[in-house]
This record gives sequence, structure tokens and C-alpha cells, in this order.
Amino acid sequence: MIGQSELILNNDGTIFHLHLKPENISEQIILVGDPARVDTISSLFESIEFEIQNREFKTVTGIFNNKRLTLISTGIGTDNIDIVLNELDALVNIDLKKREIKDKKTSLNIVRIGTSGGLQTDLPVNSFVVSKKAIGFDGMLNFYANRKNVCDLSFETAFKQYTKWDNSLPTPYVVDASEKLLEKFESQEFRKGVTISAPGFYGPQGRELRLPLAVPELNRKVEEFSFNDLKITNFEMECSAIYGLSKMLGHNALTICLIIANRVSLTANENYREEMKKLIRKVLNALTN
Ligand code: R1P
Repeated sequence: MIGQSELILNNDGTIFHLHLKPENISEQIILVGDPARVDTISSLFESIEFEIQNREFKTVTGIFNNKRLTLISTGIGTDNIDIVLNELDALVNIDLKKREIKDKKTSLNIVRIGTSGGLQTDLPVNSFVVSKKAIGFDGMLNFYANRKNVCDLSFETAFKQYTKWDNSLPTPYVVDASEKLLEKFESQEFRKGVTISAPGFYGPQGRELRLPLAVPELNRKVEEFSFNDLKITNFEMECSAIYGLSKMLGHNALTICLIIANRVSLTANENYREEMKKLIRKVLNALTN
């Protein structure tokens, strides 16, 4: 039996942060960072069955293309992903009344639609990137036992060697996307890339405003690095933890991002919302057709 303090439930029986019961969610989950993006997506739904918000976690379950989908905003960062992934898994794989892990496990399909900064000159603003691999600069997965069983250790070693990784930073971890979900995005309009998830927007992604960086040459090395013909394409802040925890818990995960800034050409599209709507439609169609 899992203790009350370890799996906190609200008085109405919902799970602590997400405020959800098992029957409120579909097995097809779409994660976004921004709660407003949940509304943008749900405005395309044929019908809405359920809606709730607590803090930055806004959930809508409804029907698109005759398929039941659940949208959840995660807010920013891998620390929030730790909450969202563990609570989603508990909703399907733990009997909340008995506080016991179920014998029969359920696998969720978890797709993140995000915004991101490009790291290669041939990846212009408004491109769509599907993350084949995620590199976690956040360190979150290192808190779980046996994370090596789900990580690409040869990629990790090559990356650490090439960048002469500074061990005062969190140890980077590398996890692959779900092959099953990747197959739905084979079209050339989706660039297949490697995505770094950083534990911050400024220093951890090499942005220098008033504070100097601990490792000023890191972004240059990241841009140059390649391994088995794969280059690192983009920076965002959630993918690594989604891939890592999904693999450990037995779920399928994929991240697709709109590039809204290019860190090499120093360009950005602050008015990205129309492009985001195009990406949303493409992803919804790919998932439901
Ligand atoms: C930073 O501005 C936020 O935008 C990106 C980053 O991952 C981070 O969450 O994604 P979202 O637009 O999905 O939030």
C-alpha cells in the first residue's frame, strides 16, 4: 500500500496537482507548455467532455475526428514534467482507492506540441522538428534508479567527450522517442532532430544578458557535435523528462516543436501563434487518422 504522503489525493479523490480522476483522461494525451495552447487546441474539438485547471495544469478531454483526446498544459520545465508524468501514470496504473499498483499496466501515448529554439543554420524559424532523441541537461532522470536501462549511453559518452563536459553541471542523459509514434510523422515536412531540454531559458541555453556563462563555449560545441550522422537541432525545456519517464513507466512519447527562434542566425518570430495553429492541425490529423 502506497502511503498518503507519497501519493497525495484531494478530498474529492482527484490526484494532487492535476485534479483528475482516472475516468477524466483518454489514453491519447497531448501536452503543451502554455495553458492558453490548450484552449487553442480544444477550440478545434467537435465536443468537450471535461475541463479543469489547477495552477498551470489545465486539462481538457474531448473529441477530435471521432477520437477521444486529453490535452494538458504542463507549464515550463522538467520539474513540472516529473509531476505530470507521475500523476498521469498513477491515474492509469495505480488503484487510487486501494493505493496499490495494478497488475495490468496501461500504456499512454503522450505527444508534446511545443515551441523551441533552433541550433543549426539550416533549421529556419517556422520549421517543425520531431525529436528522435532528447538530451536532458536538467538532471531530473538521474534521481531515478536504473535510468541507464532507458538511456542511449554511447551517445551520452560521445557527447560528454566532445563537449569536454564540465562535471559541475548536471550529468546529461539521452533518451529516444517512441518508434511507434515517430512512424506517424515520417513526412519530410517534419525535420527529425535531437533536442536538448535545458533547466532554464537563459544561462542553461547559453543566453548571456547580464550574467556571464560558466561554460561559454558550450553552445558552439553543441552546434558542432554529431554522432551517427545525427546533429543536435534545438533547445526546449521538457522533452528529455517526458521521454525518460515515459520509457521507465512504459508509455510512448514524442515531442514536436515549432522553431520560433534560431540561435545561430539570432532571428526570432515573436508572432508565432498562426504557425503554431498549422502545426497543431497537422499533429491532430496525424494522431487521429
Ligand atoms: C520557454 O519559453 C517555454 O517554451 C518552450 C519551452 O520548452 C518552455 O516551456 O515550450 P512551450 O512553448 O511548449 O512552453
